[in-house]
Formats: sequence, C-alpha cells, structure tokens
Amino acid sequence: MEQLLQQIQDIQNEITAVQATSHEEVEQFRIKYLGTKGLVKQIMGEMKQVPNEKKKEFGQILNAFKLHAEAKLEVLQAGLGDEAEEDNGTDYSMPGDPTPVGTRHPLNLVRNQMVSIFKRLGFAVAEGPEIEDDWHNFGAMNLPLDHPARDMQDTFYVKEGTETESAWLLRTHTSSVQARVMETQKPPIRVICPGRVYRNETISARAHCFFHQVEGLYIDENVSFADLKQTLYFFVQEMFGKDVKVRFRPSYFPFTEPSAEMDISCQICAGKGCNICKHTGWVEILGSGMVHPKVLENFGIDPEKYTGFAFGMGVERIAQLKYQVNDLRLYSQNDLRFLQQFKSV
Ligand code: 2NL
Repeated sequence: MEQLLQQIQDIQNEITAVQATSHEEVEQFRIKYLGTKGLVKQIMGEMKQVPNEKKKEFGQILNAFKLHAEAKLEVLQAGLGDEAEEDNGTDYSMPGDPTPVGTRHPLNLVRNQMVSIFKRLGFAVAEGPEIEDDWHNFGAMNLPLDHPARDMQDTFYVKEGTETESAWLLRTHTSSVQARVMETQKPPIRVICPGRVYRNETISARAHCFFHQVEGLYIDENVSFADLKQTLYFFVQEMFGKDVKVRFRPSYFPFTEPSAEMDISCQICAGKGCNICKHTGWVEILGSGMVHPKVLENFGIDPEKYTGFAFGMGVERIAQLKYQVNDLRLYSQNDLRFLQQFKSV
C-alpha cells in the first residue's frame, strides 16, 4: 500500500514535469499515461490488491491522479496553439512588407506653415462655405454692381439672382469668410481664413479655375498701416528667412483704402534676375490695405472708433517660390510622381 502511494506520487511528479513542442509528443504523452495500456490504467488495476476498508480512500486518490493526467494533456494541447502555428513553411520571424507612408500635398504643407506663423501672432483660424451669396462675396466687400469681378465671364454662378432673390456663386476670395466673422463677432477681431476660391479662367500653366488663399483681418482701436507692414514683414521673414527684403507699392482694391501690394526679393535668383521675377529681382506675393470704412459700416462697426488692416495671398504663389514649381496644373493633377517629392516643409 505504502509502495503504491509512493509510485502514484512519482508518476504525478513525472507528469507535472512533462513538456511537449509537437503534436507527436502530446500523443506520446497520452499513450504513455492515459492510453488503454497506460500507467493510469495500470495503477487502477492495482485496486484489487487494496484491502476493502482502504478502497474508498484509495479510490479518491486514484481519481485525483487520473484528473491530474487529463488536465495535463489539455494543457499540453493548448500549448501547441492552433493549426496556423504548425510548421507550414512560413518563417514568421521574417520582417513584414513595409506599409507605404503617404505624403502631404505641397499646398497643404505651405498652407499649414502660413497658418502656424499667423497663429503665433494671435490670429484665430476661420473657415466658411465655398458656395456663397452675392452679399458675403461682393456686396459687403464694397464691390459695386457693375464691377468686372461680378461678371459671368469671371465668376462661376451656381444660380443667377432675380429681383427678389440673391445670386449664388463659388466664392472668388475668402473675404466672404471674414464677412461672416464680422457679422457674428465684435472687435477686436484677429482672424486668418485659409481656403479654396474659384475664378472662371481658362486653365494654363499660369492660371487655374481654382486656387488657394490665405486672407487675414485685424480690427481693433488704433490699428495702423505700420501694424500691417510689420505683421507682413514678420510673416515673410518666418516663411523665407531673415534675409528677405520687402517693398510696398500703392495699389487699389474696392475693400481697402489705402491699398498696397507687397513684393519680396526674389527667392529663386536672390535678386540677380530670373524668369520668375522677370529680371526685376522682386516678386509680388500679396495684396493688402486698411479696411475700407464702408466695409466696417456694413457690419455695424464704427469706423471712427475702429480701424483695421486686411491682406490676401495665394498659397500657390508662396509654394511656387518655396519649391520652384511653376506650372500651376501640377498642384491639381494628383500625379503621385510629383506629390511624393514633398515629404515635409
Ligand atoms: C490678393 C488681394 C486682398 C483683402 C484681400 C479684405 C478682407 C476684408 C476687408 C478688406 Cl474682410 N479686405 N481682404 C484686402 C486686400 C487684398 O487680397 O491679391 N489676394 C490674392
């Protein structure tokens, strides 16, 4: 009896220590311990030698012994995992196929950089609809009814206006977004409006029927032309480096007075003269001015108390100077050979 118990204990220890790495080894375990001629069956056969008064106690020990062996078999089977982990000739330690990482569109890279510079100066970003009514795009901006920009030749009309209903059109500048800001907010106002705008032009290397703009608007008490100049000078220094030179030329826009266009020293030839600057050493990059008093009045802002400056520039223009890509069509053709060249700013 003592000997039998010791034998069970030894076999149990043996079972506990068994390890298996293949289905074959697990099957060997099953045959050795749990098979019809296995050790568990053999030990059970010893039951007849056990005296009657010990049979109950011994039966319980034997049952626990059998359960222990069966549990171990399950553990070994589970340890092998599913069929996929069987050797099917695949080397799972091989590195996977690389996932190609996309690139940002060059216009988005430039737009993001422009926006982040103005954000650092405290400008908030505002966006608005691309389909606009006549008032937000033209009327509020002091464009007279007979202004050429309103012509069917220049603007895409979605719906022509009638005596009682406004015309609907594809916005020709993001000024319409600033109009919506002035409609809903009181000064001080300091926003930039990035977005796509549309003009009815024949597509060529130099013109497209849509392009991208960043416009800015700053209205508060005592905003001066000096503020305008310094803000825009800071912008181009951040964009093109500290060595960039600027000059302002008087200009005309219906929505600003006085108005000015800003040129920067040519970033392609450093002022020596090239095709981009038409051998002048200067390239025009934006239009700007002090917000016209009529525009302020259109939104109930008192021009005697408040003044403001505004500016607008093309994202394509800045990208052209940064990347020297001169054919505007490349920006909208989605040719991956072109787009994949722009990994970062
Ligand atoms: C250009 C010129 C400009 C503005 C845009 C503006 C907006 C408001 C009031 C007054 Cl709400 N002005 N915008 C002012 C001057 C020039 O854009 O060449 N853009 C590509």
